[in-house]
Amino acid sequence: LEPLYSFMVRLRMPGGLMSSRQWLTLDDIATRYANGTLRITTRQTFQYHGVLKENLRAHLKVINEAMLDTIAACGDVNRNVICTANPHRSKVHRQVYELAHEISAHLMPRSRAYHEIFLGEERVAGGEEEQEPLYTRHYLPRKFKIALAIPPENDVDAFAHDIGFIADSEGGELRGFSVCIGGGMGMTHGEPATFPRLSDVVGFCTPDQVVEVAEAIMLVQRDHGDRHDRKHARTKYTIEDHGVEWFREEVERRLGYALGEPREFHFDSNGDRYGWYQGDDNTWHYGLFVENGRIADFDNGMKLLSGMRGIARIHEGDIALTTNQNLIIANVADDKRDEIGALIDKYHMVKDVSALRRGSMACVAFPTCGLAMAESERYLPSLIDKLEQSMRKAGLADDAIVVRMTGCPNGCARPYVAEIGFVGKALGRYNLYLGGSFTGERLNKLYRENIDEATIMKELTPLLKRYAKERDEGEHFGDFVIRKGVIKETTAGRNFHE
Ligand code: SRM
Ligand code: SF4
Repeated sequence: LEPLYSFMVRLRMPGGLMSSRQWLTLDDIATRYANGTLRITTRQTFQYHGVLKENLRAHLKVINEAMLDTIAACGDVNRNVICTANPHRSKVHRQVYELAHEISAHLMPRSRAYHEIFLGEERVAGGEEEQEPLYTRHYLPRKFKIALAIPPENDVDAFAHDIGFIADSEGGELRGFSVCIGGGMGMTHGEPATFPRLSDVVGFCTPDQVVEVAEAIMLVQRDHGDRHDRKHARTKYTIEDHGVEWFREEVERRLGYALGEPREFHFDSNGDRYGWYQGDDNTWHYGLFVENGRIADFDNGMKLLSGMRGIARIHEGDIALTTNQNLIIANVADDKRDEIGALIDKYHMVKDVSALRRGSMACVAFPTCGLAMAESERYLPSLIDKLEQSMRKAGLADDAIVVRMTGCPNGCARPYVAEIGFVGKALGRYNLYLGGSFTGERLNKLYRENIDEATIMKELTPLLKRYAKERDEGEHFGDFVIRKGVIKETTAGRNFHE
């Protein structure tokens, strides 16, 4: 008798957009083949948990029929390409979304193995080098990630990935991208040679160049990334070891031209927009907060799964996922707004949620993640309840602070750019990091190690009170704790542990 194996399935969905029809298919297979929930990830796609081995092929076949796939969603390849959410918001958003698709398609492994194994395609023999011109036989030293941001929103955390492209536009026209290289979050507790790092801004490219620039950067990493030590194998270490100048020159050598001068950009937040708002062409969009990305029918009466099913049945536009694990009902026709609004009310899809909670994010962790050391998705909501009380008492009920939690130091919810980061150490115990920026442009730093909930509250409550009393006009919490000397500023990844 074979054990009852079950799998996690992750979709490739560059830019995180799907039609209502695709939503209904993905919802259907969540119930039929997985654990009855849809989980939005921090890379703008869906994960399914609990897909039994016997259902795996059927599950993937339906995904394929919905014109979607799971290729390169895991492994030492270029992962799901993310971009500022919702292409329907403006012409620039549409162009950037299309480029995210082009990059994804260009950097996708060519192997037909996926189709042969899961979709029953006939096996074709052929040289692997020929099949994989970019990855060759050895693929990349490690996973590789690309994000495209449209200022002033840094929802994608542009500096947290191997490559960040920051859009530059004028008068609604996309002029190109500042190019950032060498970001990444993962580290290991107790190993200071591992650290999160924000990428360096190295140049500028035009929209026509962006695909080849992405390829050139990935190939420099392919050829120079550390293949001996997986903990030292991401682009961030390649750039640390060889230097930014060297890396840029290698990229330019492969391109055959120099990158331009980076353009100025300004970010004002790394969060999402909520509720109804209009895009440039006056169509409507609705940003829905989904706590930690979990779409389910909850016992407290909030029926997100049923509600979204109802909406997808009448909505003729699209549904967009965000890299903060939220979703947008996009491109809503004027005459559908009331109907969609009524369904949001009927299924209690929107609770009165504090700005603190809306700015929070947790990775999956237990029970499905094999690397988890502490709870995250299942615990953060109750910790936020307590932090909300402290915020209320301090007079900060309406203030936004970016709070993120992960169950281990791998950093799947990008906790090291949060103003308050919690990183699991053991069951019920977390490292507390402070001093990230509200816009995702500065790493935080370890403030207290291995503390339980009571200590977390004892540490944070007085700090929040002080923040309420002593902050400057418009000053964010992460900036405040640095100005007041509560925590030293992290100026570079290699100084993260100092
Ligand atoms: Fe992650 C591994 C979940 C985004 C850094 N991540 C894992 C695994 C697959 C655990 C494993 O290897 O067995 C987790 C599966 C948990 C589960 O039960 O589902 C997992 N990562 C996730 C997701 C689902 C978190 C979430 O709650 O949304 C995100 C899925 C993204 C996607 O759709 O592709 C997710 N992971 C990230 C991010 C954030 C990002 O990409 O923007 C990071 C930090 C950025 C980075 O890569 O530097 C991240 N995950 C890691 C790492 C550490 C990599 C490193 O360089 O050290 C691991 C472990 C590894 O690769 O060895 C990991
Ligand atoms: Fe798992 Fe750690 Fe990623 Fe959380 S941060 S999902 S615990 S690997």
